[in-house]
Amino acid sequence: MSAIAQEIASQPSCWRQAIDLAAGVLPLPADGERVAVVGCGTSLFIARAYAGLRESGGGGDTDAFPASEFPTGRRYDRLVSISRSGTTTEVLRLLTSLDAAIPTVAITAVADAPIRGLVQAVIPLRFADERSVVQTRFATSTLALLRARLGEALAPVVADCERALGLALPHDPTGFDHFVFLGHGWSVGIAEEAGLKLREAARAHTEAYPAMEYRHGPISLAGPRSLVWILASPDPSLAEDVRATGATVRVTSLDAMVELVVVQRMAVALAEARGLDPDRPRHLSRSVVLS
Ligand code: F1P
Repeated sequence: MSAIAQEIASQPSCWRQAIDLAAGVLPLPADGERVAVVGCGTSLFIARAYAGLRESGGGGDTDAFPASEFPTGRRYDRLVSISRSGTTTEVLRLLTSLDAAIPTVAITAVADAPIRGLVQAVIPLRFADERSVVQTRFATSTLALLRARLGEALAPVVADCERALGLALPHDPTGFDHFVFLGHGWSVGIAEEAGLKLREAARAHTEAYPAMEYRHGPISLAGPRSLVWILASPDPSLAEDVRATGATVRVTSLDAMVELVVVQRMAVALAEARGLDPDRPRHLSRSVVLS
């Protein structure tokens, strides 16, 4: 069994540990603070999901940025950085350049990684570290921690994840050569992460958009070999419009974090069907370290 398959299956247990951790004293944003969240790749998409949840839940202004695009002129009360490896160059460069007065915290899987020396506090998620280059459980455990901290009761989400892990995949991925993920609010970040999983693990062509943006151009690529996966949409008629292109549409009512686990499994299945090693994506390494 690949490392990623084992890591995907361990997510309910990791989420429980993250939820327990969230109940303790942690240097995470207080209500009302203006917060920036940064990361790269998967960590950026988790940052976007958290930002959407915190702000829509009334927690306070929350902006997510790729670490390389942080608007250094803006004032924030706290900066949260997410990096599994704690070595990603763009994240370290940003932290090195920041005004020392801004409280900074890093969520990482490696407690003694270089990021430790650049932030005021570290939240280590050692239990969620991974052998696969392709991130699954670190990302979702980070989100579980942050969601629990926002006050969400996640026990039903963990139970749904356990159930979803035991079900057959909703579609055979080998029937498609184009995958599109659509989200709304916080699930836009999850849609982006879902697309990245299929690109990284299975070299699939994928796209991701806010649901209402899909009809504004991207729908012209949809056809019988497309699977369009709607994580959330404010407009139920979107599914009909997409079906009219000949594409297969999946509409889900599951929590988007649980649905992401289904996509992770589909990415592994597609990689294996294509004869690829889902733990070792082409041209990728565990983190991007620039000289
Ligand atoms: C971020 C990241 C991964 C990506 C790839 C390169 O790593 O961009 O999301 O899949 O493996 O690194 P990190 O900063 O979270 O360690």
